[in-house]
Amino acid sequence: MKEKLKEIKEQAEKEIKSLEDSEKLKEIQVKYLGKKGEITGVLRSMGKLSPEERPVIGKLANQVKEEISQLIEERKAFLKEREREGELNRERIDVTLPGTRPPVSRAHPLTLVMEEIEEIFLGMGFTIADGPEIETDYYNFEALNIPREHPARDMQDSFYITEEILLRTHTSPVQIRTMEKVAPEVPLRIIAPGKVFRRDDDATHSPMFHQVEGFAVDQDISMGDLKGTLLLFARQIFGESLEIRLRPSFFPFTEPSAEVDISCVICGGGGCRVCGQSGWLEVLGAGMIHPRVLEVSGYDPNKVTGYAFGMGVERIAMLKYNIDDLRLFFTNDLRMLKQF
Ligand code: 2NL
Repeated sequence: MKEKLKEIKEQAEKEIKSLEDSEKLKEIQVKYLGKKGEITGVLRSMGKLSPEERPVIGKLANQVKEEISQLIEERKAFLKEREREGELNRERIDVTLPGTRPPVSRAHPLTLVMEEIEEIFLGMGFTIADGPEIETDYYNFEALNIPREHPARDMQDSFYITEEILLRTHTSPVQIRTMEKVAPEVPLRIIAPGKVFRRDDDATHSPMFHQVEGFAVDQDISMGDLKGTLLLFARQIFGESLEIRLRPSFFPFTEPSAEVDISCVICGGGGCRVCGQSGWLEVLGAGMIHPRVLEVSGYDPNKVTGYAFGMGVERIAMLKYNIDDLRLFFTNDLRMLKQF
């Protein structure tokens, strides 16, 4: 039996010392020290021994058990230490390596143009206002004197949520809301920049686009004030030497109404492909606020007058940066966006 115990010990020692996986240690523990293990086997068979031998073998068996148990603990500590070392090595950071530069964000060209337009009008004493993108039929159409049969009110041309609620098709409702809030206070000079929505989607139309509308209400506001303001604006955004011209037009919410052209930013007025040889580019719609629009907003059209204008930000940006395809603004191609 002494021999057997010695054998067990040597065998265990060999096995433990060559073990590389700390998970397997548990199996070894069971194999030698467990209830059905090798040492237990020896202790069980001690009945066969003489009374003199029994305590000697018993003591020896417990000693071997103790020794194996210690070997296991040592190996466990050794393997754990080695694993930790490996981890530290793997996670070592070379602080001398160059870092990865995070991409720096920048403003979208439409945001840049919108902010530039805002700055110009702030400089002329205007205030910026905003309002909901989801509007009622009243603020989007009715208050603006847009008749029931007007094509913009058709299901085919606007995004309706219910019969009474839709995505705004222009930022004019912001102006109506502002007038309602402050009437009959004058003077009033407001611009309303923002997103607008129309059921259009082709090479030159996007279902969502941006608009800046502006208006002024005061005693004796004239078409001359409108023209002077728009000339100052056009020269600041496109260049000091350009001219503007007003052509008669029609909008339900202004009377009289005008289309506003600037002299061509490409050819300077001589005629080129961009301006269709005319020397002029259409960039704005404008006019004197219709008396009915003033009236429903709380102003007395016999005491005050006002002008209003509206422009598409995409159009301004395309002319300013010589961009020939509207869709470039919305496809998020970094090759394009990185140029601003
Ligand atoms: C265009 C034309 C325009 C207005 C917008 C306006 C607003 C109120 C009252 C009267 Cl509250 N008018 N806005 C007036 C004339 C033209 O926009 O072609 N926009 C892209």
